Parts: sequence; C-alpha cells; structure tokens
Amino acid sequence: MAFTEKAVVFLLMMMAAFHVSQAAVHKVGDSSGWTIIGNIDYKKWAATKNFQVGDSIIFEYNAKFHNVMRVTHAMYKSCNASSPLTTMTTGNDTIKITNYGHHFFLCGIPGHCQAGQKVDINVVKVSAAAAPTPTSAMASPVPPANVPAPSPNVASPFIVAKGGVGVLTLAIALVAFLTLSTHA
Ligand SMILES: [Cu+2]
Repeated sequence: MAFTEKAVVFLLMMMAAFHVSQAAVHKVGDSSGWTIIGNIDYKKWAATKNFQVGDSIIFEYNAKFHNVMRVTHAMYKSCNASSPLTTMTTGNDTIKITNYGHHFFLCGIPGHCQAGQKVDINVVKVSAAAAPTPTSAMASPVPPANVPAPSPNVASPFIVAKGGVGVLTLAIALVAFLTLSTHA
C-alpha cells in the first residue's frame, strides 16, 4: 500500500471516529412523522435508534390535529394527558436530550395516545468499558471532537463520555494506521 493510500485510510478512520462523537437528530416516526395515520409502531421505531445525551428528537406533525406532551411513566402507560410535564404545539418541536433514562411522550388529543401515538425515548448510558477515563482522553495527542453542549450544568459528564468514545476510536485508528505502515 502506498503512503497516500494509507493516509486516506487513516483519514477515513478519523472521520468515522468523529462521526461517533456527533450529536444525532432523530425524527420521530421517520418520514411518517408524529401521527395516528398508518398505525405507526413508535415502540418499534424507538427500538431501532441509539439515543444519546446531546441528541435531538424532532416531532413533526400537523398542529391542527396533534400535539406533543412530555409525561411520566404512569401517565404514558395509562394515556393520561391531564397533567403533562410539558406541552408542545408548534407542529415542529425539537427536544434536546440532556439526561439519561426514559423520556415519555404522547399526543394529548383524545383517543390518539390510545391509538398508539406515544413514544418512549430510552437514553442508555454509555458503558464504562466503552468510555475511557478523562485522564486517558487528556493523554491522547488528538483533541476530542467538538460536541455542541446542551447547557453548562449537564454538559461536563456528557462531553467526557462522548469525547471518550471518539478518542478511543481514534486510538484504534492510530494503531491500525501504524500496523499498516509496519507491514508495508
Ligand atoms: Cu395526535
């Protein structure tokens, strides 16, 4: 392999590493959006996603017919829309995930939640094995990717975790690059 090829491989690996650290945007229901038409299985939709702190969730819908209510687990289970934690009504609502755990949403229009217009966004904590300590991240010659932080008080643990994953991938890429160089 020529040096330029190896450089390209390394660059691609770098890009992959930075991609890991990028905050994602998840549109609820994908192209269908937030609706009761088509019997969309939002549980199934959520199961295919990997939600992380720092990601954004977008609810897109016709504001004449739907809304978005953030509710508790009990309210989610029973489709109780009487006292939501927050209500959004613009038809294009973005929620930034700032903490781990379950985030429950439903449509507050009578009958819609019962018809399946409810979603449980479960944000799983990055495992300890996947996220190296801040010390190892600081020892790395490559600075972690710049991740837009939600707000100062919740930002620090998130940056460490996300930056840590990026740095780990970078380290793997570096090792792969060195291996390629040695075996040329
Ligand atoms: Cu609705």
